[in-house]
Amino acid sequence: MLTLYYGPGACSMASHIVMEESGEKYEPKRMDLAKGEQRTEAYLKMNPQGRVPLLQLDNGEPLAENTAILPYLGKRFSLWPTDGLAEAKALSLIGFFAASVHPAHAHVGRPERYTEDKSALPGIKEQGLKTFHGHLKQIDGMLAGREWFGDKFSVLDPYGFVFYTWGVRRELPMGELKNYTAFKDRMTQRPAVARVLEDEKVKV
Ligand SMILES: N[C@@H](CCC(=O)N[C@@H](CS)C(=O)NCC(=O)O)C(=O)O
Repeated sequence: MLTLYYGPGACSMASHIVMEESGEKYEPKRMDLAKGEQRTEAYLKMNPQGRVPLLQLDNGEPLAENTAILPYLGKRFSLWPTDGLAEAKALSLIGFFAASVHPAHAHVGRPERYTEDKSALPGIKEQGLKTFHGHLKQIDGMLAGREWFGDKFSVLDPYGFVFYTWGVRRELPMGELKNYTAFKDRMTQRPAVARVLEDEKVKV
């Protein structure tokens, strides 16, 4: 059986939604990130980066990083494109999410990662928020005329949804992003998504 380590409201919400969508029995392990549970010796043995999500596979092996976990789950649960080009496009989008959108937001939530100079922290946060907002506008453009990020619902959608919830958390004017907001509404109508929002106590 798979075990998913996740933190409420964190990027691990994407894998959490995928697990709920799958209908497969799994063990959810909630981590209190504020209390530093991701930095205990036992957890660091499984994921030396001290981050969620972490997926423990059926044989007990740990798998870290959204860029690996989501395609793995997508293939396992038929939530991943089968055509070669569509797969490349899915990997391209996952790369953009993981390497650009998520780090932009980290400048807002964890500015101390980027400087030891305390006086620089407000500037890092401010610029991070601008960059993050710019990425959300790009995502809004990608969703124009589309129901989902790919040709049908896939693991890309829960991942894209996470950043919408972060935009709400940062009080960005998310309602102005019409395509992204319509997508968010489609997502929240899904029972699996509603269960995860309730479990993680995330308002969107
Ligand atoms: N590159 C990793 C990043 C994971 C990540 O940054 N997770 C955050 C939550 S969104 C975390 O665990 N933060 C805890 C910490 O930094 O101590 C991935 O995409 O899986």
